[in-house]
Amino acid sequence: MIIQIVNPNTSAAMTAKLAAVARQVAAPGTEGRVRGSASGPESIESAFDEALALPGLLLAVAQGEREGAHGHVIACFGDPGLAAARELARGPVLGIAEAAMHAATLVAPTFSVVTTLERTVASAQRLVAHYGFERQCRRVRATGIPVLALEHAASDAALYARISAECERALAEDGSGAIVLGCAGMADLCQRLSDTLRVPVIDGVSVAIKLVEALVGAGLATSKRGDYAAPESKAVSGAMAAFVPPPALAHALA
Ligand code: 5HY
Repeated sequence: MIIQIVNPNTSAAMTAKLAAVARQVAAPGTEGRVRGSASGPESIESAFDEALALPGLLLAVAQGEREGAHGHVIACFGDPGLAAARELARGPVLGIAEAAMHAATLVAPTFSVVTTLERTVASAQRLVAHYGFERQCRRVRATGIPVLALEHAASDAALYARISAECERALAEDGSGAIVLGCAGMADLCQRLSDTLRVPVIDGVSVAIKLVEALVGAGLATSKRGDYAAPESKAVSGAMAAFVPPPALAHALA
């Protein structure tokens, strides 16, 4: 089984971190193919960043489809372009926020999200509402750490301590039973945090890979009826002309 894990930002360090996670969690027989976006911002921390990241993300999904991916993971906590990616894909496509929140509610009655900058809190809260987890999600908390600074969080004691302390506060003040890590760049902290906090700490990258494996293994693909049907073929001009699905792909998705 081929699972494509797309990093929708253009940070090579983040893409390398995702490749390490994929190697660690993929089952024998699963090839986790990590693809960094070829265009867009180096980190996604605003609606503007997200808009600029979408073309590169969708090109990566289309390329993965051409290469025979059985499913995809969008490895950014904003779940950018998730519905559009599902329109382009045959197999399942999971965003890491969606996967992590679902997983949290399977192992704990309540959870808190611990994320990066304060300005990303509102978008994570919108996702909580969108996925229907307002009752289970007690709070979305920011650490004030930018996405790219997380490159060194595992080896930087001060950075790690800030994240760990915010998780401790979440457990003490929110009464949550689990922690959802709010950034793909926190994936390498997950084991250490769960060992010390002694509650489920959920990294959406790992969980999304395992869920795609499970869905593909159960013979499930993205429905092509309704919202996730392949996009209509139509004239697209200017810089966006490259994003019209090639006829072969559109035909395969129909
Ligand atoms: C992420 N941004 O997982 C999100 C995290 C965030 O570039 N990768 C990014 O702060 O919303």
